Amino acid sequence: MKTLGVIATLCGLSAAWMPGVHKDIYSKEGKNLFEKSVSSTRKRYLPGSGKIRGVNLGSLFVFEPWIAETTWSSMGCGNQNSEFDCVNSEGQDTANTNFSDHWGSWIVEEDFANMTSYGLNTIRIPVGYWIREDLVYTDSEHFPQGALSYLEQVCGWASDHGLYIIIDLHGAPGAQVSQNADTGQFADTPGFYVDYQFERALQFLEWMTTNIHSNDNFRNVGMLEIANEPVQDSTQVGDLLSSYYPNAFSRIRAAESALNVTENNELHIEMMNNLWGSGDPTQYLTDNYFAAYDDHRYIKWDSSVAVSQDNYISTSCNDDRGGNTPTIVSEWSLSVPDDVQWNSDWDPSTNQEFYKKWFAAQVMTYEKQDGWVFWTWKSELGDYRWSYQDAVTAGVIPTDLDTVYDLGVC
Ligand SMILES: *[C@@H]1O[C@H](CO)[C@@H](O)[C@H](O)[C@H]1NC(C)=O
Ligand SMILES: *[C@@H]1O[C@H](CO)[C@@H](O)[C@H](O)[C@H]1NC(C)=O
Ligand SMILES: CC(=O)N[C@H]1CO[C@H](CO)[C@@H](O)[C@@H]1O
Repeated sequence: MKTLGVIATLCGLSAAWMPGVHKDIYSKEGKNLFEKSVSSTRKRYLPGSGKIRGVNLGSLFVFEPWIAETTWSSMGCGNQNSEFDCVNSEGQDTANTNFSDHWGSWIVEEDFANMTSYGLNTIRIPVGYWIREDLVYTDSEHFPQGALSYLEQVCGWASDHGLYIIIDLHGAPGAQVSQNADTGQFADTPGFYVDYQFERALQFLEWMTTNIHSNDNFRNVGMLEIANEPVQDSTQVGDLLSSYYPNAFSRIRAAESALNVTENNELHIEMMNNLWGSGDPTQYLTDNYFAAYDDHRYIKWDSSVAVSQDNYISTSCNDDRGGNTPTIVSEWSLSVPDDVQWNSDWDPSTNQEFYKKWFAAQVMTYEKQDGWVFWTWKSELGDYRWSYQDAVTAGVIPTDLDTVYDLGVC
């Protein structure tokens, strides 16, 4: 097991900001990475466009077994559906050890060097509420313990490399959807939509906000997403919109106010946008200062899109992802429908030219909004359509992202 040298230093308030807004970022050696004289390859966040170009750290703190089955098995979780199930079956102490090994090895500092060398400027980190351990009902809930120091380490590295960070509450108390490991559990029903579960999530948000503003490792965190992918059923989400969202705003702002955070340094607060299908997130907001919105766009699961290469390109070129502003398309991939994905028309090993164009089409469209975050940085699927770094290696994603505008795709 790895020993962490991470010390949570209270170093005053760090600033929150959006890419494109000036902020000096210093390397470990104290160099201002955005000063041209120091580094000619580094620029301040894309001054021309100011767009987010990022990757998700999928399966780091909220493990989705399908992304990395080998690692999941090596953690002793092979037959289990979710983190909750694995911890329940292994027992707390064994699980803590095995999850720590994973947190310390799935993403290492070199990953961030590679991301910046690929022109990326942002990471989105899915986390579960259980990273604040005193919120867990230990008699009935089972989650691995000890992740916070690894989150600090990862954010510290990403900050050293000048990446903008979005922390995303991906696993909400009670589970915001049923039977999906991406909530950290495989719940029979979505149990999140009741007051006491909202209250636990609000306590998570207050705590995370306080950490972000008081711990130097979190200095590049500019955005906190308050609920990933709630149920897509407007009849079930009334209290989410009328209670949880406005309360999240007031509780996060109150936590910042208690730390004397100035207005321009407040976090951006992100919610799924209205295209997601959980209603209009702004409906009950009385204050949307520094609000941001998240769009997830997996065309493979959109049955209204006819499945052909030409249609995928033209759909992506003409895809209007607006709705709420600013919107960041924070989950998307190059994957195509399961029933055709290995056919000759779609096989990734022979259709690189198509995937290159489709990547370009999606990037150009999502950059009409405030940018994008690919799902995901790495996987064990051996399929670059779900792995940014594999797609770079395959020559499908260029290391100079601006070149997607030169391909004449749209
Ligand atoms: C970073 O990229 C280099 C060069 O492609 C590669 O050899 C290395 O394995 C990558 N590091 C990680 C952690 O993936
Ligand atoms: C915030 O400002 C007030 C008034 O200046 C001061 O009393 C308080 O100690 C400050 N709190 C923090 C956490 O800096
Ligand atoms: C599969 C696996 O790696 N299991 C390990 C989990 O952690 C315990 C120690 O707590 C090890 O003994 C197991 O080998």
